[in-house]
Amino acid sequence: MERMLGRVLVIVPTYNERENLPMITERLRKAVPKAHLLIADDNSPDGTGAVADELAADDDHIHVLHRPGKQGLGAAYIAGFRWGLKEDFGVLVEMDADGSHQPEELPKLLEALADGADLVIGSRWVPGGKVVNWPASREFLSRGANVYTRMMLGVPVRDATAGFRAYRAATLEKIGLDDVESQGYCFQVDLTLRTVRDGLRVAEVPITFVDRTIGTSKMNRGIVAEALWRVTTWGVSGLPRRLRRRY
Ligand SMILES: Nc1nc2c(ncn2[C@@H]2O[C@H](COP(=O)(O)OP(=O)(O)O)[C@@H](O)[C@H]2O)c(=O)[nH]1
Ligand SMILES: [Mg+2]
Repeated sequence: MERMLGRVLVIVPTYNERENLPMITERLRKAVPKAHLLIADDNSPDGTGAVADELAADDDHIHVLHRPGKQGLGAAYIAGFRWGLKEDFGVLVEMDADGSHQPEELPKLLEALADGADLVIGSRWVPGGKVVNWPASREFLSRGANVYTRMMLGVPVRDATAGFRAYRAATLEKIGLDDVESQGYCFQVDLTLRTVRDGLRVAEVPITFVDRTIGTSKMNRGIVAEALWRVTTWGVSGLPRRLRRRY
């Protein structure tokens, strides 16, 4: 698998995850020892950046990208992708720092990529997918966002907002990152739409998403509002092409 796909880089964006970072790092290093880890920290006030530096000092598979301030999940991932592409990684993985995405499930995502997918999404909303400990309001929001996304954009994906995913380097090079403006969670929808529109293959594998037990969610109304207006705008502007063919 490694020969075909190249080296694996797992990008973990962090904002105030000081207590979660050592746990998730250890789990990832154990679950997929060959993978490298890039922590993309937005100068977290709680000192997550310093914790990341300590972890990196002891392990040549751990790297840190220090960013000047909170710029959103999307911007952190774009910076991480650019770093990984420059360093010649063949697979770029997105994973949260809070334990919601279980490193032990990463091999399953990588297998689906090796089987021929261009993007693999760890999905909560396909058969076999699960959510543990999420408040009903968050489940409603996520399900609703996905129904709306599918309706507006017509993408054949059950969990387009999911943040546990694996991209081939070639996929990111083809879809292009220069004009991505999405900052919050609609970043995930944005890249899914680009991948589908470029005719690339998206596979979804079921995962068990476990809500964080430590720290707080960075989800807020601004992030929901951004997603709503961007998905609506993409949906409306994409209508003519959807009428001509799919998507
Ligand atoms: N670098 C960076 N990371 C972020 C930012 N916002 C969220 N994150 C990280 O993105 C991941 C997902 O965010 P989280 O708050 O857990 O969202 P939720 O799981 O949807 O409630 C976590 O690892 C956060 O620390 C940001 O602005 N910058
Ligand atoms: Mg989370």
